[in-house]
Amino acid sequence: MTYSITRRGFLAAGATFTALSALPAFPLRAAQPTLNLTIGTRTLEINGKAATVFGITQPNTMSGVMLNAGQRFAPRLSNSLNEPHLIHWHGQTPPMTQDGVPDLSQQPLAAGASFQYDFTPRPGTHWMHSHHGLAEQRLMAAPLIVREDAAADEQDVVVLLHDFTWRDPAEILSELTGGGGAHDMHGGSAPSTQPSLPQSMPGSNAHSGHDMGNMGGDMGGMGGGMMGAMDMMSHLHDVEYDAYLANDRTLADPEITLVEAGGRVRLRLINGATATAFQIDLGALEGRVIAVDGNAVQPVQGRRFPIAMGQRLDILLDIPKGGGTFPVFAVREGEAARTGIVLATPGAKIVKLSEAHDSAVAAVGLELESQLIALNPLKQRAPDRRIEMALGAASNYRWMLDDRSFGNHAPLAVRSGERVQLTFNNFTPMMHPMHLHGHHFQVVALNGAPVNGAMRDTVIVPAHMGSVTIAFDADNIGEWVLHCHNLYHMAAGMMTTVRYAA
Ligand SMILES: [Cu+2]
Repeated sequence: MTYSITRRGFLAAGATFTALSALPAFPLRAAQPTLNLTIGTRTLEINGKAATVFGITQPNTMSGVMLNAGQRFAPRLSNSLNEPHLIHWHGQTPPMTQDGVPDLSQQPLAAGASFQYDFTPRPGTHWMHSHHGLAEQRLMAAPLIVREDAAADEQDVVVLLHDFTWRDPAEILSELTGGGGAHDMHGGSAPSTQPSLPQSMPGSNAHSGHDMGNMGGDMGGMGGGMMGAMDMMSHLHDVEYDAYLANDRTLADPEITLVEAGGRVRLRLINGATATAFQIDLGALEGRVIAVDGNAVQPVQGRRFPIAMGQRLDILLDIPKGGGTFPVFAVREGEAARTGIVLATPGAKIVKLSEAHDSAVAAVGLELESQLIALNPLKQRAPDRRIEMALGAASNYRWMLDDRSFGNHAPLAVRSGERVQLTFNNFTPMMHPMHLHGHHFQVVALNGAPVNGAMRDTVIVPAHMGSVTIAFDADNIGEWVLHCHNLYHMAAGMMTTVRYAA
């Protein structure tokens, strides 16, 4: 019996111990089992109260999917809600018709309807979430893991992070926009991705009393992304939360994952939060980041790593031979509020952990990005097209790409086969994690300085004139959304599309 078989036997035992982090991989066999995924509701207990949230689950209640490289991703997705819905496969690069953006890739699935997807998945730590209204805030998100090497002698521990509120997300957005926009988003029944959003949102500005109707007028001066009259001071957060979750649990009752003393863990961290970036804190352990957004990088050693909304981090951890308990914390940027999980060797004593970190952590920035070097970069090639894009904001919580909010954008026109270089220039006082569908890009410059950076699908663009340049190959024909992965920024306009035909 080899060591890796022993490890797998160990994992099988661990699977009964913890729900999500010891997901048993599908057995390798010629015929792949049918994969059924259901969009539905679940009940969690959060801070002692029952919370009804959304979920994407298999019949055995497993949240999301874990495959091995080489397997197809062929879920039958069924909608058990009593309203239309659809799921996007974040990090995957399927044909556009399977990308899961309502009304752009396909019509939402009607209540009770199902749809058969089938494509070759991209290996790595990815995830699935709603692109429909504000449902992501109600936890319509799950892991989508494609293990790079099923024979690797390491234990996969998947951690999906989230921010949780008891409030109706439509009400939150309505408050942020000063009354405008709520009707568009209410109950998630109208997709925020609808290409026909009104050019000026209805409602009045609760802060200044100005009528939103004249927004078009003062947008003219916003071309450079200036803040205008927006009463938004420099700050990290728009939304206050009631809890932060790691695999649906708070630190008051964390997931405890059984690990092997002397064993190796591959942490697969997914930031599924809607408006919270975290600093990952490995506590006593030092780890090695080996992949970001599912793409291998030259290992970066450390104890604390930033992860913005939409991003993933794969971190290798060597569990000390002496065993013990090893919490992995995710601390809300700029604050001390935290969530996390606990890795524990058999028999280790579990102690209660505070939901507050020792001290507030720093805001996330490019501190990790600047150290990352892609193991499989884009082929060297001069860009065929260079695009400069301003990330901007205007009054009444209106977020923009260049001088437009989603709904009155023309798609970014590129040509099939081009190498496209795109620079995000952030003229706002908030960080924006920018995400492009259907492609992975390479980070090629940070604040104007060239780097041979990571391959990614979501990149932090720091506040206050931060600038990040990415390059991608236009090799997946279609129309793909490009947006900020702060759900409220996206819902308030920070989205456009990239379009090209054959
Ligand atoms: Cu944003």
